[in-house]
Amino acid sequence: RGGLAVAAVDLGASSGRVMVGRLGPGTLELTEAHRFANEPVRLGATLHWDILALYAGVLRGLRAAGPVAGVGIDSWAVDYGLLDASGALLGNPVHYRDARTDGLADRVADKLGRERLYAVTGLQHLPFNTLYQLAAAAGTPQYGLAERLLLIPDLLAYWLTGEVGAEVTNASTTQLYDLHRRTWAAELMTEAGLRPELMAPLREPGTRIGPVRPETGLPGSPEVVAVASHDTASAVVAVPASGERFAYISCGTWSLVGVELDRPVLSEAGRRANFTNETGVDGTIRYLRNVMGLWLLQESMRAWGLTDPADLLRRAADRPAFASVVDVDDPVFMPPGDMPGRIADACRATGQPVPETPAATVRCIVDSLALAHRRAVRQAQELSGRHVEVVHVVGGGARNALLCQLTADACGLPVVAGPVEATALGNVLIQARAAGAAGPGLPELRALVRDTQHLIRYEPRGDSSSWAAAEARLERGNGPR
Ligand code: LFR
Repeated sequence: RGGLAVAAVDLGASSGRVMVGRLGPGTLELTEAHRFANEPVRLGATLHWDILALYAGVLRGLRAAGPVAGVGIDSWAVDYGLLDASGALLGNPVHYRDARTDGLADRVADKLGRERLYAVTGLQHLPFNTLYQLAAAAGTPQYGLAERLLLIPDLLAYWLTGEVGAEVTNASTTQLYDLHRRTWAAELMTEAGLRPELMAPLREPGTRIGPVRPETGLPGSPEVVAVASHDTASAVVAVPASGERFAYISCGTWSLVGVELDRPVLSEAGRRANFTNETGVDGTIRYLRNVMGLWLLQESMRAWGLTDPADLLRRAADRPAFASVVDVDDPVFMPPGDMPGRIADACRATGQPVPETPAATVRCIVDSLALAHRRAVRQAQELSGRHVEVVHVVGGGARNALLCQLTADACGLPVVAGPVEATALGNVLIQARAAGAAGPGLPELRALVRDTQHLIRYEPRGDSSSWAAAEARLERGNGPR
């Protein structure tokens, strides 16, 4: 086949995949070369990523992908590996859901000053931000020996090419990045007792990193290209929107709900609502909020020993709406563990019926998520002044018809669902643009997605007053936020 073929390595919290993207004139096709589980490992008290298993999955996938011109890597944000002076990895990267930052994150934020942190980095306060993870690591022997910090996609790119660097969309999630100067926030790091020299030189999406080294055992030597290496940033590239009056929900383990802006919004109201200003491609700002997302469903499924939610979702669709709703953003839902039990506790504590069956629990999760989507879409508009006419749901959640329909109902706006593999597509598109085969701007990249990918439109049903009532009930139950 003619045209361009590139490999997109996309690592999510529950699985990794290597996809092959093929572009011709007006065509864009994505096929899966390899998919592998991402299973965190608890060792002693600490929850780790199994980074070598992920690396092995990447190599297997790249072998299965066949000849490609380029390789791009994206993953979840904030987590990192530390390297010693010889370039060896110092210990397994710690999972962002690990408890090491519990309590510490608040103390560090208070010490540095929350307003000031927000003014410099524009970032929402999440306990697992790299800043707090590093503060937790700072006293350890490993940290003492560390000479370099690499975020997960940059670490894998280093292993493939031998080149170090820090891609900016992901760097912007660390709370160590100065979004005005577009550099590492060195003073902030020093003040936090951290060493700014750890951080690697920044690089932009679309820049070449280097050819895959022969030592990897991979055939050919495709060029590794920096993409928008934060998975959410890649997903936003592939939102099939036209114009600017849209909100997006990148819906997977997390729901990242927001709008795309030309400049950051650093208002006190936005800070209090925990909205973040993450860097996107081409100078854009991803003004969004982390909503707990399908994690609640995934972790419930794990507790029930089930893998495919399709049947439960069908039964959940037949159950009455709003029997019980919970605040999905409650930090009690963050760590791994008995999710159905925590949901039952939350219902009990707010005087609502406790879901008695898995289908009832799933209905509670989906209603609650749609409600959280409604709130975040409304807040994104109020806080940014951007008026929204459509909500794009991309990622695995676009497959969840019940969630998409309820999100449309809750927001009182049409939902356009798809593409499911938005992250891998965004990864492919940035590589294609670097090779001169797509673009030049985000509008052209998005038009290509719109014209080539499967999308489903959900119209809002009824008026959204029942959602307003459910929302009010939730806010009463939990007291003022
Ligand atoms: C989504 C995501 C979110 C980030 C969270 C933790 O996969 O990258 O954007 O807040 O994971 O890294």
